[in-house]
Amino acid sequence: MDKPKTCRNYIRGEWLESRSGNVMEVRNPAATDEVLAIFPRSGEEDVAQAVEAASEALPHWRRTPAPKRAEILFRVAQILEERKEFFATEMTREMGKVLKESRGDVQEAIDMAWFMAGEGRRLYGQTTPSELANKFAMSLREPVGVCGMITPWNFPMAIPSWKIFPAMICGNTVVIKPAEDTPLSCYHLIQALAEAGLPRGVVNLVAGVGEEVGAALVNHPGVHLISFTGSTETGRQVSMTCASGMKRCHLEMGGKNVIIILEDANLDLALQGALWGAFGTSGQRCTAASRIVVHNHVYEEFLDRFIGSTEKLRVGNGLDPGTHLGPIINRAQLSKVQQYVQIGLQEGARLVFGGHTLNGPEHAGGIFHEPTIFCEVTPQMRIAQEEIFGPVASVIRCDGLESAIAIGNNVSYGLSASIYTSDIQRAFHAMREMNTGIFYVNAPTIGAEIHLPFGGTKGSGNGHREAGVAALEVYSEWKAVYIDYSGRLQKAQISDYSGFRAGVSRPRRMENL
Ligand code: UN1
Repeated sequence: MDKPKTCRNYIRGEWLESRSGNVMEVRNPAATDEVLAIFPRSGEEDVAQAVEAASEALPHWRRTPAPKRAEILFRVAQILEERKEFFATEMTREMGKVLKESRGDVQEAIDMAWFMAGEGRRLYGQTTPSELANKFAMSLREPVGVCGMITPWNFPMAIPSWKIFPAMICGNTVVIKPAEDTPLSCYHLIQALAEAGLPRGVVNLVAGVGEEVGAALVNHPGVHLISFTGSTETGRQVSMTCASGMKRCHLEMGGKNVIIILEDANLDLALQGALWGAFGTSGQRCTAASRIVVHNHVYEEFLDRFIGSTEKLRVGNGLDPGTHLGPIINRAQLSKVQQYVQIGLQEGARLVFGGHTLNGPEHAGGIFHEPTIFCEVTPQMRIAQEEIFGPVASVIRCDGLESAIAIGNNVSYGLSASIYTSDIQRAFHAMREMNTGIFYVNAPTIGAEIHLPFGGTKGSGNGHREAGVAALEVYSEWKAVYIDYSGRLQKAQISDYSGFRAGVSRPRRMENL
């Protein structure tokens, strides 16, 4: 076992311990005896120092031309690419997901770096005619200010990159608090930024726990914007605190995503999609397919095959190439999964596969749970309504497209949905009717690409989107600019141009009314 790595906060370009000297351990969920890293357990005073650094860096950074800001992101993309394998391996040790998926997580950060670096030479506003003569009108994007970011453990490098890179390219400065379970991947990202030539104070990292560092960040008057990814409950608290401090608030929260399988679906494809959507990352994705709504005509066949394929999935250490499902992130999350298995049984759903933690010799020392399938789930059961964030799939019957859509929509979340059908009309109909931010046809609910908007409706978000150019809306303020070169006072809505207002005299008939 390697010696744990000692990591520090990154504030004003320096690697610092917490002021209190308190620390916290990062453990491998596949082998909890293994301490991977020791991080500062920071407090309010560390947050204050980081916010001060970010505020001081802001004037120079916002005036740095965006294409120059982008050069740092181009370099970061290269550094991440060079070290992809190392970062992915460390991520699997830290977070548990299988190595292929960790590589995908690093790749999302690389993709986001390239994409946002490109935005440095776009950041388009509009030029548009003025209604007045000899007057020019345009709109520009300006930074919001100091951005506080609170990120989750399930995509420990990708999600920080989704927030940091667009914020940087728009000219903001950043203080980020990574999830307490997985600060190491974010630390690697910040190291890469530092190596790429990040000016002091532009991005600062403060490690610690949510109630201490997260709360201090949300409450700090020097922070202008909070971007939070996590549970709907915490999101609500964050949102209320931001409201009273008049901070811009971007929330990315839970999901109860559905895969609809109609009777005309390619069942082989639907089966692969259901397995990947429900059990990829051990179900620990906000886009995971936790509900599978299947048409009565193919329900039995699908269920049999779904159970048969799930039996073949191997749960274990994500570094082992034979593993399909890695561990659950921590014991609290495991007990949540266990509780939902009990709830499902009490509600009368039929447990047809799994349902247990894995404690045998092969799994000793880790936090593992079997992939679990409930069938005969009815849409109102709690296991069909509440986010579990674990490898638990609820299979629900439907008798047609309309009932599938109604079941799909009848939850308090609206992140991702998918349909398997060979009928283009039904696919388009579902695309229009599903009230979600993300929709897939003949593909599972997971697998969003970084240049499209990511986020959801209802309890999944608060109207903003991450990724793609949509992210720029979160991290910039519009400034409308008017340049009058007429040399006289012109009054919008009032002054006439050369004495006439063409076509705006009232039609006679109207006047007679
Ligand atoms: C998340 O589940 O928190 O679309 C993010 C996907 C990934 C991102 C998931 N690209 O599943």
